[in-house]
Amino acid sequence: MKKRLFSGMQPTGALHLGNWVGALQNWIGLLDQYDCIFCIVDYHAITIPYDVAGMERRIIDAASDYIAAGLDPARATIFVQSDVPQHTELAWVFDSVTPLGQLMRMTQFKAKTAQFADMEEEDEQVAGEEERSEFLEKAGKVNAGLFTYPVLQAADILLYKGEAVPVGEDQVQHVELTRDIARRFNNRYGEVFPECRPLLSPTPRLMGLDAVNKMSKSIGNHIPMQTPPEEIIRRVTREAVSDYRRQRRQDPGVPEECNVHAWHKVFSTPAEVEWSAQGCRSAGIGCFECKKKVAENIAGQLAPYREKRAEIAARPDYVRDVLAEGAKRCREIAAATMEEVRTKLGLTRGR
Ligand code: AQP
Repeated sequence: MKKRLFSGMQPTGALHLGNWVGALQNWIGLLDQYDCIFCIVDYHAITIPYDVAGMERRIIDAASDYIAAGLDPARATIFVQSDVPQHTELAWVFDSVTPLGQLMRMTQFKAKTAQFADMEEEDEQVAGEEERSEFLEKAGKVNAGLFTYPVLQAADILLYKGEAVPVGEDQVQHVELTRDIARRFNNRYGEVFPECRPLLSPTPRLMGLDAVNKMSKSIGNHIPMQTPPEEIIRRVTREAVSDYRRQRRQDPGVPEECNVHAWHKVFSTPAEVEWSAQGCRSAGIGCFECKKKVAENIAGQLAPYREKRAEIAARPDYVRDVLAEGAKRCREIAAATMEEVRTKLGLTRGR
């Protein structure tokens, strides 16, 4: 029996290079080793302001991206979170074994609070509490879903008794919380859930075009996988921030501190990585040249994805059928887990 693997992404916008090298490529490499379940976590995506009318399209786009990148539906289950009601049901159970203090320490909550508090200000006024820290004031303005997000994520994983969770570095803390929740539940009510562990990809954190934040849809420092080759080259050469020391072509730089060089390590051959390092240190090449090379490599490596994506776009029912099939399997697994959970909780009344 293969161990089970679970992971997911939010349909918050077109998947980007960070999602690709930080998660998707890792998922694809693990397809034969595990019983793989991949989710499009739409309930997570409603915790931040979003365009309601475009949600359906973004879900289908995310599933299409999964498949086009190489997630073969014959070797993995792919489904949408809201098609399986037990996710939110188990999240409620987990809410009751999760200390508030632990949720307050989640770094993603802190970051998203800083990012979205002002946008939700009109919904929730926490005025006149000057003695509170800036963070607590901001936390009071965001919705509770953003706060309990990691509990729903724990439910996503543990509903399927997932043991392996391939994610980018930003999600490791949430997987560790999932392990704590499983332990706490098992200790209090009896053994149901396995201990899961994060599986990091070789590039667990790809920085964005701005070189200061991880590449992220909501920050806008990202390159969507769907970007046409010429546009990738245009954006990288114009927008990617390189070593600040290289103000002029003849200024030498420090490749180890340059994000463009870091991208070469991900997308280029060893010889090209060396070319970029040497050329930067000696001012033998300019930043434009260095960026253009890495952009061409990115565009080239995305060619099979682009081809498959176009094929899938021509078959709109195909993706919907894959998701329906995936949801059917997941509902069965989820119902069995919830039955076990309700029994442990004493909520079955002798059924
Ligand atoms: N820059 C990144 N480098 C490495 N891995 C990354 N991941 C995301 N960005 C990077 C990994 O992709 C998976 C799915 O992420 P998600 O879409 O569910 O949420 P996210 O991590 O919040 O991604 P974004 O782009 O930053 O979305 P927004 O801005 O909408 O929140 C995860 O495994 C993540 O680690």
